[in-house]
Amino acid sequence: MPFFDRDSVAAAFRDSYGVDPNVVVRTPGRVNLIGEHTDYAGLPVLPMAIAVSTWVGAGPGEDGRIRATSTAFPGLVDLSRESPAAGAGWARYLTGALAELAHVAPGRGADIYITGDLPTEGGLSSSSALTVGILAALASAWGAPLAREDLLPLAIAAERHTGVESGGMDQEVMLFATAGHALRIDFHPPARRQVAIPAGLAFVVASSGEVAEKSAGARDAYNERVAGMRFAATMLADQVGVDLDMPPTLAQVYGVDVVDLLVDELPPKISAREVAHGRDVDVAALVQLSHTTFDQIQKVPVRGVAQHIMSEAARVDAAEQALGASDFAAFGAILDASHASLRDAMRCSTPALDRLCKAMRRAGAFGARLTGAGFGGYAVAACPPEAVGGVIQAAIDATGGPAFEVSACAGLEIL
Ligand code: NG1
Repeated sequence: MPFFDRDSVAAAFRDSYGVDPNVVVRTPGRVNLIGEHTDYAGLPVLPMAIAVSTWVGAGPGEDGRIRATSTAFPGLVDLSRESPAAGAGWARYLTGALAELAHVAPGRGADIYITGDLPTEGGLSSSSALTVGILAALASAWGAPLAREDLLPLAIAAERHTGVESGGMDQEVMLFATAGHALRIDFHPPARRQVAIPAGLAFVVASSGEVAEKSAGARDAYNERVAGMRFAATMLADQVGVDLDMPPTLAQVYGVDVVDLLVDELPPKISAREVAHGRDVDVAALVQLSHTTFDQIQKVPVRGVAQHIMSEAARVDAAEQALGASDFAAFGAILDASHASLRDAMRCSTPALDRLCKAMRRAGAFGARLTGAGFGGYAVAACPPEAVGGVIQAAIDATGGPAFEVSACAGLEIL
């Protein structure tokens, strides 16, 4: 495993640009323990930050140019600060961050060096680590460091420039995690609390061997789930007489009497036009995403999406209680139930992820599930410490790896 710290990142920056950076930022990856596809519904999540991280070195640049290199991807990105053309690949996150930082030190350029050991296949949130890291590093490099509470909305907005209508879980845990704790995040109303990881519980993350491509198929599949969640919320609110704030979220009807029964009666698939028909709903607002619009006539799954999200929100509470009671068997069973729901109702698992989770359970894990958006990427297993080696080996045998142990670490560090 390569080793990174402030000195090694600063030395590599010097090799690229001939001067020292004036800031180095470490942003951790994250593994979501439970609460999958709930954040954009306004319902809770329980992720933790992990030691594998994205490192960003930055210093002021010349002539209003932004120059950036990443050891994960070849080539130098060279953009104008004033009119950064929409980048391709990882540079899309850079242009998103620049758009959100337009008000900070306008006209100034920067040199940026990006490296780290956070896998980029999907599920451990490398995209958010990159965006959070770039925002924090640029603001500091320009002498206008941003407080974490101010970075949070900018980072969420920056990521959405890529066309993925993501929730806010990743950015929040990266900014507010503390070592030894998962972070329970509520969005409706907003709240966060540290949840201690009890002794005797270890975690392994493992790759499915499939990349969840957020610039193509995985982005569209993800946005379909967001749309399905909105359509379900709109129909349920209509039935139980709740006035919805736009955009609609399932959080606004969660816990309302009889809603759970009505979820099972939602149509399997429906389009925005059909949802709006005969209801007092602005169809344009229903499909408006941050930087794009969802197709009004595309039918998307709603029943399965709502069934997963509503049941997953209840599993977050149950999992937090199981952690508090050090009831690892119960905690593992909740992870397994989450995976089954993601596979059967949300339909965002893959055969490789299913095989991987099964292999890790057989090797002694308390439970295992896909983590992150799915469609490939990573899975997480909760296991007894003595089973870690066997679970890692089983994962590698199932998919070829990588697989490794992770523990809860602190959030963003500005060095
Ligand atoms: P991943 O797949 O780890 O990037 C995505 C979203 C989260 C959340 C999860 C599903 C992004 C940046 N993040 O995570 O907000 O919705 O899926 O729980 O798209």
